[in-house]
Amino acid sequence: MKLVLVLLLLAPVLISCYRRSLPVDCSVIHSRDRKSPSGVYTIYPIGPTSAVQVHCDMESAGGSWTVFQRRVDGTLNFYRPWDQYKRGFGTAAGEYWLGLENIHQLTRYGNHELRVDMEDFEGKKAFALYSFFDVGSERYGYTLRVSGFTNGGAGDSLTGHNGMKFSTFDKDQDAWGGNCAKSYLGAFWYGKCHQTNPNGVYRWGADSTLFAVGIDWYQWKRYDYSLKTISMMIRPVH
Ligand SMILES: [Ca+2]
Repeated sequence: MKLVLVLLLLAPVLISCYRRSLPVDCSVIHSRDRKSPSGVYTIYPIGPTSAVQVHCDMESAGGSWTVFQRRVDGTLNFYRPWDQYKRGFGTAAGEYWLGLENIHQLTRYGNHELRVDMEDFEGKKAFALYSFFDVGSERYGYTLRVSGFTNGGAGDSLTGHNGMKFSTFDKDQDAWGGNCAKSYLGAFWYGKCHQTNPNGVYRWGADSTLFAVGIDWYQWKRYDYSLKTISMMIRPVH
């Protein structure tokens, strides 16, 4: 009887120890083993019952990056409704979107930086770095806050989206009279409408048949060029 009582009293401590042992993001995995290679890992952004697989980049500028958006080969359709952007879709080994709720939870405590890596079909690479990145709660439309741009050759196509809510074709929260998600066949923190469309249609490079519907990063390749790869990833700033 006494033992049961002791265990009950200790339960909160034991649970919190258990929670601490589960990695919240890729930076925790990296800090525990600096030799962890880039690849697929399981993280727990919202607690013990929220296991989700992600790609961790353990190399770029010191590693520790949790990838929340990834396009590599056009095998996955990204033109999806709100519910799927909220929860996430795809597979961590290939193309995926981690989900707005997970991204919100990951950026909820402490400061995070964002790195956007991209590649064109000629094998050229570039990136953009932002020293501050945060996604608000669903109540506030998963509002994007991003600032502190550093150029990695791609130019800045994201600061213009600061303060925007997330929009999908079935949930228009953009700053335009029309529906940006429907017009540009993606889902994003659209304003009026975009300078980058990472969740747009996968096209093979230069294509001007439909204006700005591809995976665009305007400051690097303008609107009529769809990138070969793009990934958006975050890590805590200490
Ligand atoms: Ca609108």
